[in-house]
Amino acid sequence: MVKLLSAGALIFLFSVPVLAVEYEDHSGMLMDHGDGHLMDMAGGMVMGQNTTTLPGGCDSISESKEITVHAGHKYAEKFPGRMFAFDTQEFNVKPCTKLTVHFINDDNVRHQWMMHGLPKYLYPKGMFHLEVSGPAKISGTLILPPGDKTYLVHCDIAQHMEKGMKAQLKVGKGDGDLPSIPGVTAYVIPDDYKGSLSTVMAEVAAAAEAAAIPAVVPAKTAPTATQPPKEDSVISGVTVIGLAIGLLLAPFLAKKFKGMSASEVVATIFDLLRAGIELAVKLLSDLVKFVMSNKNKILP
Ligand SMILES: [Cu+2]
Repeated sequence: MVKLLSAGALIFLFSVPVLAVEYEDHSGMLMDHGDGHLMDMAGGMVMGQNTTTLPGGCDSISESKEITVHAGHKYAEKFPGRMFAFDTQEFNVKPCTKLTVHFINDDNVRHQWMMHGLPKYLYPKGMFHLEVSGPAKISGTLILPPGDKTYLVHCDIAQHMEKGMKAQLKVGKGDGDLPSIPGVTAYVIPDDYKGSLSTVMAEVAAAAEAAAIPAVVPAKTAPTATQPPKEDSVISGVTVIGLAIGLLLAPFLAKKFKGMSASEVVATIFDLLRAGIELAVKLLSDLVKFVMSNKNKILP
């Protein structure tokens, strides 16, 4: 019995480290590849690191600030329809701040904290970028430019931003809000949660039924005619062509009619119609002449 208990205790002790999430800290493992690009063999990456060079317009570093940002599925739970998120959706810093970002990826997939729109003479492709496969921590530092501007921060792994991993960093007062930031701004493509699957299917069935009725009724009243639907499609085709021609001609006509009175516009339209008819008749007669002359050549 004692043996059994001690074996149980041993199993419990060994399982504790498995239960607790271990974050791999990449900060001491990174190799500096120059130009602010740091990488390690475990897949941690920092790009656009800048700890010393002041951006143009900054006389000095206004303040040194450190922020910790978490990324993971669990932070998206409060945002309906989202799958991934940062734990913070908006960051505010003063112009010319030296900002160190401690990025903690809580998921078992790869995430990024990628900032865009920075001056390209200082940050390659205008980007500052932290990336790591989780669970892990990684840190990087940059110096922000002067001026009020809102910068996009997102995870660029396919569909992670669309699924909610999007935030904004405002330097100074910023210059507005970016769209589709969970909890901050409206979604560009709003999800429609109206109606359950059964009601949607009932609507589809009703629409299909309604579409089927007109096709059946003419068949009953006039058994010979399968044409009505055909005629409909011809009319709509002609309508489409007419609309296309109208759209093409509209800018030309608008220019021509500029500054004319109503009677002048009508006169011009008739003039254009006459010219068009004349052109058509001329083309037709030319065609007839051409065919006739060919025939004449062949006949003798
Ligand atoms: Cu991600």
